Amino acid sequence: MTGEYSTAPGAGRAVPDAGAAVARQGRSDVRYPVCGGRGTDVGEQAPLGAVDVARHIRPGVEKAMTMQVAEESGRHAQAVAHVQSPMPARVRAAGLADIAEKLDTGVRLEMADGLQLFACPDLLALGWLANREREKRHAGRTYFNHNIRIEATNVCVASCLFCAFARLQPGDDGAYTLSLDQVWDKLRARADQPLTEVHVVNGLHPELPFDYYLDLLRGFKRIRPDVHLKCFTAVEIAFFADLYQRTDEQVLRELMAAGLDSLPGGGAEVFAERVRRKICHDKCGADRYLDIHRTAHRLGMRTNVTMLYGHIETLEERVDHMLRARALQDETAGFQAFIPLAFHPDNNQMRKLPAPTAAETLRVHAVARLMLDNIPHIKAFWIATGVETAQTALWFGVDDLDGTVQEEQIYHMAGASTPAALTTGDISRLIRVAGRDPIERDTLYNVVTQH
Ligand code: V47
Repeated sequence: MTGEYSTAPGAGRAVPDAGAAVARQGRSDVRYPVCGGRGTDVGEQAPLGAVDVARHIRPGVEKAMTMQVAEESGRHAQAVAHVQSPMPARVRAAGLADIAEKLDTGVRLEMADGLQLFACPDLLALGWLANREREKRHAGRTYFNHNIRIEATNVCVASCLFCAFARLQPGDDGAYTLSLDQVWDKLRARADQPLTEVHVVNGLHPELPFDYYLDLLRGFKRIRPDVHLKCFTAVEIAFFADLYQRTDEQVLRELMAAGLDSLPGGGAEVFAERVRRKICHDKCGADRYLDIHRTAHRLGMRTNVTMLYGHIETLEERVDHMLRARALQDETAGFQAFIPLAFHPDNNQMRKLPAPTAAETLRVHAVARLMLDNIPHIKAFWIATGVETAQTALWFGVDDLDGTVQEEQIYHMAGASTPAALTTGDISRLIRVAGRDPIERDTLYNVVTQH
């Protein structure tokens, strides 16, 4: 198999510390915002227990982590004693006291709450609530991984209006399909890098045999048996099942036998039928997307779920999307992360729409943290949000920044001006200057290194 391949622009660029949107939060003993305790109607955040941390940690770093948490808890108690936060009053003034009360007492937020959060005029009050939920789960810990992105073909029979990456036919201008050797070379070329994940997303190619994908996985595992293969969206799984006349479950089982470890969250877009009909009418629907994730979870895989926001969707459709993801998570507990994806308008059929603002991006991530009480991680995909907004989002509910993401094309073809890649050192630094604690993880959130 042959085909043209053009690389994404540029090599990794360091992020200047001084350019960070959020300054470090002054004294280290008041690193986490706190409020005045239960008497002040919004309640006090619970210090994180060592048990919560140890769940995710490899032997060897466990002791160090436990000591760190103990120190943080001590600092936290000091901070409670010395800082009177103005935020509870601000939350009340923003009309969010009832929602804060629900969060404190473990009452679930529903559609009306989600709409109220989206309508809240005080972005900082919203962010503070989301940050409280983030810190209950993760304190200041912020995760990222060392990954590579591979898009083996951009030939795609679907005609999603937002997509700048796909080419309909193999011979179309700019269409490419990599040979298996070309794909494997991308991993071989990184032999010296301690990568832990390969993330593969492809177009829906109508002519490749199923063996192409099975061999692709087998080859990756031959080259790097230790690397986690997060490959193929639920939309691709549905396409394979229809094209190769198998059930969704058979497809998943065969791919798993060839080395597939988990599914990425792509293809979710917005679950509402009205939106799908308009922007992605010819790919698998929301129920099937969710059912494929349900099946993947039953077969023992972990997956992510995304939401493409900032185009024609209504606020109600956004909240509905989150509630549908939450309902599946109640059943299976198989989602690891929810990833809001900011719409990029260049070079696609929705280019007349403006891109979402940074404020909107912060709001969407914050609302996701508050609505999705059962999904452990909220990820800001820095390629899509921009680096500075991703840093700021670490105070608006986000605890994960994806990874180094070398060679990403889907967003860069749609106008993203973010670097093509960051090093682990870059990501670690940009997390630190945002006042958070960087932790390199693997795909399943085992700790690889504390930076
Ligand atoms: O499903 C395509 C989106 C997704 C555009 O699971 C666009 O860890 C904005 O799903 N503007 C693929 N978005 C990428 C994806 C992903 C990214 C990061 C992490 C993970 C994960 C998954 O990209 C597609 C679509 O929603 N997309 N075009 C665009 N113009």
